[in-house]
Amino acid sequence: MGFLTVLKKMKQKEKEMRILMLGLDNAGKTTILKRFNGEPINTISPTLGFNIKTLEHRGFKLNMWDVGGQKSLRSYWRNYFECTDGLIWVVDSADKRRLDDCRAELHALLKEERLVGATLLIFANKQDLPGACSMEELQEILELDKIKTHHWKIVWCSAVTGDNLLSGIDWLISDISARIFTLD
Ligand SMILES: Nc1nc2c(ncn2[C@@H]2O[C@H](COP(=O)(O)OP(=O)(O)O)[C@@H](O)[C@H]2O)c(=O)[nH]1
Ligand SMILES: [Mg+2]
Repeated sequence: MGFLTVLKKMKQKEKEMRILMLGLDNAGKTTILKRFNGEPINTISPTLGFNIKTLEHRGFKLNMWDVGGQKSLRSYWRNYFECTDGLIWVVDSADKRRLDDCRAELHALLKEERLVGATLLIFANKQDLPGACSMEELQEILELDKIKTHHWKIVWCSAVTGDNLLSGIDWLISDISARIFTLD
């Protein structure tokens, strides 16, 4: 039995998933993680390294990695790619000025060989803000229809109100589990 098969079997037994949250700085990654974990969200400062949280959700153990997104930190993202089952790409839907940067970083990331098997959830965050782009606008500006290498879905949310976070996470988990927990 190869190493990957052993790893798959271990994960299957524990129903464990590794989820990596990335996106530009200030997109709301840390707020999403804290909100999802039921922690206060009023004391969050910019993430310089990473946060890792292990959560139980719908019978799965989710190891969620939240990695700093400042330009100077993006070259370190690659240190977190290994064994990623799900990638959550968080977008500040109201930061129109940086959507080109956001698209470039996302498409560069999807070329990474070690992320090939990962399911991709795009969280269109900050939908509570008046100037937020719609799903359709984001789908076009971020050129999501060009993504053929990964299962992907764009889901709107607000980390501040908590609205729709669960529907995104639930889709991610069900897509991943259909891939990795049905092998014998
Ligand atoms: N209005 C609004 N603000 C948000 C939302 N999510 C995050 N923020 C704010 O955006 C800023 C950056 O959030 P943070 O979680 O640190 O972003 P990160 O750099 O991606 O981890 C903070 O001031 C948050 O309060 C949201 O859904 N709506
Ligand atoms: Mg952060």
